[in-house]
Amino acid sequence: MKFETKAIHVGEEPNLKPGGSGDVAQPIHLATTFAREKVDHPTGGYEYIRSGNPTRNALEKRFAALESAEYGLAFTSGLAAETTLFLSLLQSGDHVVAFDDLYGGSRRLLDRVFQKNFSVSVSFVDARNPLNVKNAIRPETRLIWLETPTNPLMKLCDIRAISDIARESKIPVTVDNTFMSSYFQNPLPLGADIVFHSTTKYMNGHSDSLGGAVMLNDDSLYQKIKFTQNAAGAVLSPFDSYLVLRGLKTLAVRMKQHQENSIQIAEFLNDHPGVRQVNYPGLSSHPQHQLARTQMSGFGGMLSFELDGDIDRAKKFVESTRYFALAESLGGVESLIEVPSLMTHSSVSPEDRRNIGLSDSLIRLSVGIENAADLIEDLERAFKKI
Ligand code: P1T
Repeated sequence: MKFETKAIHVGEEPNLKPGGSGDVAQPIHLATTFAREKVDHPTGGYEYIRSGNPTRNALEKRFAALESAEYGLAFTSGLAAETTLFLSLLQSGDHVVAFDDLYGGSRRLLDRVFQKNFSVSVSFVDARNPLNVKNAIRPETRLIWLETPTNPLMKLCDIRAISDIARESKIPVTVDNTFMSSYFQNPLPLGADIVFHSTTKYMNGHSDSLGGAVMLNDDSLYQKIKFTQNAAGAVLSPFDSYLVLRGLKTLAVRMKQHQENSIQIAEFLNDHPGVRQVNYPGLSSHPQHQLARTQMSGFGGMLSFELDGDIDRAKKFVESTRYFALAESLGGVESLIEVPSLMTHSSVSPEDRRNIGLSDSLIRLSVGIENAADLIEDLERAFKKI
């Protein structure tokens, strides 16, 4: 099966066996517990909702298929998935190498929870250069955490080069694939060990479900993470599992439209005299455009840009759009606009923001799948207002 077919059929094959109802959409199984005939043997394969649920398991099967992975796991949020991964792979005294430009909440979790409370040390490095990752590795390094492209500066790292480096030291590499979704980038065939998504974003795609996904091939790593997921309890609800199963069916068509609109908007902004810089990997002026072309099969729907002006001008701009809603989050069908320094990345210290080049006035767009001309007109209106 090709991607689009897997996104519709894997995990939702109609049950045409005697007694099966033939549903073409996965039912929402709400039961929290499952009856059995004998003590020693769960009759239908299920025991208790936290350790397994048919709707969630259908979604996990699809997650695995979309990243060409053996295993998939569905979590109650992206950060819950990250927490479960860290609890599974790290002990106090261990060390993590992480990209220095990450979603603010991922950085906060590593820095202010695991580093502060659990004596895990973290080196945040500019992973655009794989040598910076190599040089940061210590004997006690147990995880490499990457995001590519990064939130919000759209920096890339070379998944294959970093995975090759990590393999020499047997350190698992995790790639946060939220921005590209499984449609535009698959880190496992490039050598990464674990893929992670906030499914709150493109994978669900409709801004109505909070969730996280983990996909991987290694059986013993999977057993460890699954054990911790059940032990700690961060499983996705049946209703959210259903929503993500439904959202994934249109992932391919959505991503193509997100990208088509984003290219037009990136070019519009790039040509605009009121804009100093546009960060979009699909622009040939992006410093890592070539890497984007080889590592990804598209450029996605996220971009950020610098207005010619200060923070007050940026605030006025984001308060002036009509179709771009002023809101955190991303990856839904509707367009969103925000100022990372004041919103999604306000938990990153001003000094850390300065170090990675995240200015106070940077504006981030999540380009939706509305009509591109309407979106450009909306931005033009905001330029006029400022
Ligand atoms: O929000 P949650 O589902 O827990 O996922 C966290 C997360 C992880 N990784 C990336 C790349 C993300 O963008 C996010 C969440 N990001 C936002 C809410 C945001 O507006 O950037």
